[in-house]
Amino acid sequence: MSQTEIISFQPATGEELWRGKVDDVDEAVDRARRAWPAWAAQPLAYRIEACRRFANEVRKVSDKMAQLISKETGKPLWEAHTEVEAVINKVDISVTAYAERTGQKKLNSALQGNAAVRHKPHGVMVVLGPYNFPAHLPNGHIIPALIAGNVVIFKPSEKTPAVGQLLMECFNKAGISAAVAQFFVGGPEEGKALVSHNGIDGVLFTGSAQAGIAINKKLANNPGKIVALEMGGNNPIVVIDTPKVTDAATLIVQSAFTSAGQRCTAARRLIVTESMYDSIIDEVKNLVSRVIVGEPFAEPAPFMGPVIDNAAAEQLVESFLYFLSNGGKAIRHMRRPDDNLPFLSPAIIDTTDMPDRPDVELFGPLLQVIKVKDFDSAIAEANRTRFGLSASLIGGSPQDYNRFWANVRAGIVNWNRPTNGASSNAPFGGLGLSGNHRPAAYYAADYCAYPVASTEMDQPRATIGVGLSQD
Ligand code: UN1
Repeated sequence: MSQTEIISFQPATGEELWRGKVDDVDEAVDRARRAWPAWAAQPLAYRIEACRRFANEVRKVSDKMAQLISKETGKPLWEAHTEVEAVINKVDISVTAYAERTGQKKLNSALQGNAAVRHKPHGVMVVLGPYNFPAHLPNGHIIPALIAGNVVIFKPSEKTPAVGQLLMECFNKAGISAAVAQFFVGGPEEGKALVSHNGIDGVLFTGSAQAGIAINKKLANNPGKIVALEMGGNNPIVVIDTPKVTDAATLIVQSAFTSAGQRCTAARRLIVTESMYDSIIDEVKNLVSRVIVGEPFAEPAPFMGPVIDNAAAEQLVESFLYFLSNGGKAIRHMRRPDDNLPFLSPAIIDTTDMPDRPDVELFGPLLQVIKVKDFDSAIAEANRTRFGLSASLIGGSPQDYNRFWANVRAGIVNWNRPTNGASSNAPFGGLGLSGNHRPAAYYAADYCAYPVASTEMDQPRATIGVGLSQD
């Protein structure tokens, strides 16, 4: 049975935050289709200006948006503010990306006439957003799609409709109509119906591998439709020789526990060589014991808030217990101080001796540690996953990093930097279960418009040189 209403709750308190009626899929698509031709016909400069006005509208409500993000996701206010900044910055980045990726190009060609490549928008794009960055990540699809001349139906995660609504209001206040930038309220049923609807031209998705695969299957018979998938990771952070143990531990804690581990780019597996194991683990334990977990608005500010809801918290505790009873050794237990709320302490478990580590994305503050002999086994261990979003190497030499870079399968490969916090100016996306191509950040421009080859001459002019009889 599908729901008729979507209700969101504040993870930190359990209180209801938002409630709204589920929208009609046919109506939404019809409205978008009717709005598309006029939007696509506007000059690029007009659409860019409109998106710049959107950035201004977000600036005007930045405090309100940050507070709403904190309420609805539980993330600390300081982190919500960085999300709002990213929403604003996305506009300039996407304008540049669009120009660089799709600017009208003349080609050198052996064909007669002028050969050119020009880009056209696809039409109606469905954007399905995640709850961890309820404004920034969908916005990273919406802005490039609008600039390219598509219209957008945005269905936020059913856990974060309030932020989604405020984001779309900013577009509408900027003069982009609610048919061009459409806020859509719905649950999984509506999501499926939107994706399968004949009237849509593409799906820009950020979320779990499971949901991304389901979307891909739904569109399997429509290879012409755009499917851009940004899914999860089982990301490795590898530590080899380094004298900078405190910095290394800091990078590990940032990678694993920022956003309570609810980032697609979060480090899930700390892979550390024997010689570094004791000093690194001591320092990580030391740092983690100082991590403040708390309500998003608390003073002093917490490092991390709760996870998104009780179901997620239960699942994470269960995963921790599964590791424990299958050969894992607790380095730091996962604690849940209040069974009615989804606050979890950051947990670390050594799974070196587990024969079958589940290769799944555990979306929360749970870090596995795997001890390895040397750098070669570290690389092999890092690649022991079907995912491939992000990977970091800590320590070693430039030669070591070159080897890591060349051999690790991931869309983002870093050296002495965290696995998360990728720049919106860079390509963003993964391999395998992490997604297809580079669907987000800079290269999103590629998905939002298609190149058309065009050979042009101002008058029809042609001769047939061979094979004609004399008349
Ligand atoms: C992350 O690295 O934790 O703009 C998410 C983007 C990316 C998202 C990064 N910077 O799409």
